[in-house]
Amino acid sequence: MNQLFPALADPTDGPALQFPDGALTYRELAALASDLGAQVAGRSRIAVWATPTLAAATGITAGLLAGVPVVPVNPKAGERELAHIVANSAPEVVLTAPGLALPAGIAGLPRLEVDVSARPEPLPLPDEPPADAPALVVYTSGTTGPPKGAVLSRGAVAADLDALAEAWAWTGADRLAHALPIFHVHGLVLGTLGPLRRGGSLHHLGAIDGATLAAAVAGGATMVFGVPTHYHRLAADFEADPEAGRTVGGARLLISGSAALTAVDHARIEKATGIAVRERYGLTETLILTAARADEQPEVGTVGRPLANTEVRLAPLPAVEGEQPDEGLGAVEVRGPQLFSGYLDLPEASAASRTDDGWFRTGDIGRWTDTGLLALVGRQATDLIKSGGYKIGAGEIENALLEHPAVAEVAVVGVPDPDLGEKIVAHVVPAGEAPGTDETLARELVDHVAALLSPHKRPREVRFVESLPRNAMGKVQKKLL
Ligand code: MCA
Ligand code: AMP
Repeated sequence: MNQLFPALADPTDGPALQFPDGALTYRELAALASDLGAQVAGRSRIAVWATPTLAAATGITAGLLAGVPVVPVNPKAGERELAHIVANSAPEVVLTAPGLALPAGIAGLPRLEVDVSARPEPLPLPDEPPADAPALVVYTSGTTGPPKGAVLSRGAVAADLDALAEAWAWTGADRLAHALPIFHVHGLVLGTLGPLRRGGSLHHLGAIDGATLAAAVAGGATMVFGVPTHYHRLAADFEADPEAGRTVGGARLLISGSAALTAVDHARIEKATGIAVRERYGLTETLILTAARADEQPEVGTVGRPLANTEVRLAPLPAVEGEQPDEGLGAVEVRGPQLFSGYLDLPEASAASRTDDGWFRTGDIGRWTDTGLLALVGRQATDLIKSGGYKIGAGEIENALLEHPAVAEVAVVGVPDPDLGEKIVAHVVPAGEAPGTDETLARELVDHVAALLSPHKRPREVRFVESLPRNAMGKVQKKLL
């Protein structure tokens, strides 16, 4: 019996996955994934070019069925980021949808194309690897340096999905709709492996808007996942088309995560759909830790209760000279079976991520409400930006910009933005006479970051300045920007 995906060990003709490029039943997915799995079995690690396609989702499922750790790769990863991921995770093969031209950074790997129209004979599944065997390596940004590969075990994935199932009464009868990327925990672990573990179905929309989501709910979707940017945009769509909002109100649960949903957008979505959005909280390294339960009315401004078997504590915050400690606030530290095994090949960073007594330091600052819910009030590191639900390190962008000959000095900050939560703003001191106009140079710098790192890491605004504010020690004072 496959313990991670029981529904694939004993498949039915029920729907499993639907993406813009097609759909598969459990029987079809089990046959395809077992056949592909046999072709990758025994490899140390495989990469999947994680476009939002049935082919990519099938490739990921195949690796997991075969017990081979999967590295989902952002198909828009820029040159530098892609080279880092490939070198660090050393996959033996890359699985892709057919006919794609892969960039040089990964094109050198042996390639296996996933043809979802094939109907191979199902093969017997191999024995289930132990719970601590790695399932996924998911790359996530820190304050500085290149992204780190968080190693997530099969047991962590299973434990987290089961705890979420309990909190949300999530069953095989649920059909999930979303448009999240499948190279991060939100869209991959929760959004793709979640339905498969329950024996329910996923309807991946490719991109989200009010009318598309309304059609998905009319077509049977019972749950919706999204980042706050999705809900912000949906709120506007529903205000323009109230019928779409009412139709989406036929869903059972609307769930938001990866960043805070504003009280304003909570209210707009509830007004349009009649449903109060539930938030859940976690990190790539910890998977989901707390959630607003399905059987409780959610409290705006909170991320719900710790999931089953999950411990959350608030540790004293380091004292800041001249500031009174804020009563009740603390650094969020966690323990639970869903935590990652460590960062790939980074023993020091892995050790530093935990306290001496083994709790993971999330870097988030929180407080408990009187009703036992967790409220997040900020982050300890100012150099981490959350934009559109993506975590982005300011240092990574600064280093990329400093490589451009027209940049002498730079400071990157996250600026509050109603659509993206925070938008990346780069303050640039040009090197000598800036060539061309500010506007052309700004565009060039934006493209430079998109091509080197990732499009979602590009500054949304470049401000040219004569100098950066510095303290007596010469350190840039980002608070003054
Ligand atoms: C734009 N594009 C470019 C450039 N500018 N491409 C190359 N060079 C450029 N200079 C492309 C983009 O890649 C994108 O393509 C399209 O043009 C639109 O760009 P953009 O404006 O950036 O997109 P957006 O509409 O602003 O994106 C909003 C979004 C996105 C869809 C909400 O931010 C998103 O998908 N966020 C989800 C993040 C997420 O899943 N985070 C989970 C991690 P294309 O549209 O084809 O991409 S957190 C996590 O996992 C934890 C556990 C948790 O709590 O969930
Ligand atoms: P990532 O490392 O990309 O997985 O992002 C993890 C971070 O996302 C957490 O440390 C939080 O700061 C943030 N986050 C996730 N969910 C929420 C939420 N519901 N509300 C506020 N912040 C969140």
